[in-house]
Amino acid sequence: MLTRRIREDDQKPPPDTQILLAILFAGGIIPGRVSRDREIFMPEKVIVLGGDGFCGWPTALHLSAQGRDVLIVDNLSRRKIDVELGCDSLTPIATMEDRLEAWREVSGREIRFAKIDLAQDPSALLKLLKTERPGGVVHFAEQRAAPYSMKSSAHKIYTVNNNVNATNNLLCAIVESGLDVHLVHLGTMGVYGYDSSGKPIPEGYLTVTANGKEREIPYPPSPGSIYHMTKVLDAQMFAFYARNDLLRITDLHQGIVWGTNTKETSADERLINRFDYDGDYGTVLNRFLMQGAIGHPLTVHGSGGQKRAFIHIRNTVECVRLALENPPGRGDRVEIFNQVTETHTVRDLAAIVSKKTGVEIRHLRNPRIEVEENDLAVTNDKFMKLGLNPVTLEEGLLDEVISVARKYADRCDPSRILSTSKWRADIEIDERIEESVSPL
Ligand code: NAD
Ligand code: USQ
Repeated sequence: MLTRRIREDDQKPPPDTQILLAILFAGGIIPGRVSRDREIFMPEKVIVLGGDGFCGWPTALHLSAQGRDVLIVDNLSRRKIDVELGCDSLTPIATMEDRLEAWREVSGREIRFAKIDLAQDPSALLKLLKTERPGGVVHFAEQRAAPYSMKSSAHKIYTVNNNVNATNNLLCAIVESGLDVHLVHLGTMGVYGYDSSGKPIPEGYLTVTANGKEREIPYPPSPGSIYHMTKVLDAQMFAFYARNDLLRITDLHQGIVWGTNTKETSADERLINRFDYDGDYGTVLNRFLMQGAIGHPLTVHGSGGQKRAFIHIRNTVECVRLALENPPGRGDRVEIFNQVTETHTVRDLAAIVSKKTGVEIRHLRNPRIEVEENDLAVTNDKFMKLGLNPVTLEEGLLDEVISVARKYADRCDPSRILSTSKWRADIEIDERIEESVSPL
């Protein structure tokens, strides 16, 4: 249920809002308070699926700090993948039990945890929904690394089975529970592909004229990896369940997340967020900052003209909260936000980090199949209108990541830095980097 509506002042709702409240109440939404400027719906209880991960953990803390009753669901598969890859988070992440105990001590608030595999145990998920009756569910629980998804047939199969089943099981469970729950899913900019051909990529839907009639269609998908493909499949499922079962669904097309800590994760060493630097899970800007910190040449794939959209982890948690506060109506099409704040080429990022750290830039043969020079402009009007305060690539924040990386440099295994996962068997991995590693 969407159980609570809050407002930023204590005034009574104006008469027209009272009529709206009556309509919403009749539709099953229990009204609370309403903002003078805009309505804010905030569920009392939120389940964060994938709440042990890089984006999920700080989001769970942020929502808890905002007064929500948060329950994390995770199967801890990401920690198992660390073992499989022989590589750990650069930051020493605590066990889930220690994380939750630390949060209790620091904030006085309780976050609960249920270990459930969404892809394999739909009945446990349904039981949880029926017992907990959340107003919001945030879905981070997928295998999210493109290189990992391309490593072998087994990794492709795992990624598709895990991600598609997790999402479909969740949607089925919501329908069967009969709850009016708002599902917020973390999707990716990669569903669009990365070429905007001069025109900003709109938020999910494209206006076209066909047979003389203007209509909006889903933006044509163009995934560049098996992982990104699963997000396109998710989008098809969301469209179906929103239409057929009148589910309220928001899909956040997020860019590459950088940074590591948020206000909440900085409060205690045991709350520290994970920091992936390896060739499978490390994403480009965090990798470059970490490489700069330890004196490793910056690993630019090909020319580095790949332009991508970025967002800082602090904005990720803010965007998820804003999305939860602004659900679509029952029967509405899937709400899509572009969750990005800026775009940069890989080459430009490497130049910034090289200038800051004095580390050389190395152009490696690209292990991926991707366009190496693209134009990318993205619309993010919806979050801006909701009051997003963009955190951009400012010095202080780049320095913060570098200092986190320096602090834990002894935990880095330089042999895990190179990206050895290739998009096709005939691609040769460029190993030159191995010869020149000289940590500071
Ligand atoms: P992550 O791998 O750190 O976290 C994902 C979490 O989900 C892990 O804790 C994992 O154990 C859990 N999980 C995976 N499959 C599960 C299952 N079947 N059942 C239960 N739990 C499961 O990833 P992240 O970086 O936090 O990304 C979270 C989401 O955000 C992903 O869906 C990803 O596609 C999306 N996203 C991430 C980025 C980024 O740069 N990190 C950018 C855009 C979108
Ligand atoms: N790249 C380098 N050198 C490196 C690592 C990456 O040049 O050492 C290049 C890649 O070839 C690619 C670009 O940087 O052109 C981005 O790669 P990435 O690994 O940072 O990001 P990507 O694989 O696209 O995936 C990440 C997250 C994924 C999310 C996606 C958002 O892992 O979960 O969906 O970013 S987006 O890129 O906007 O689709």
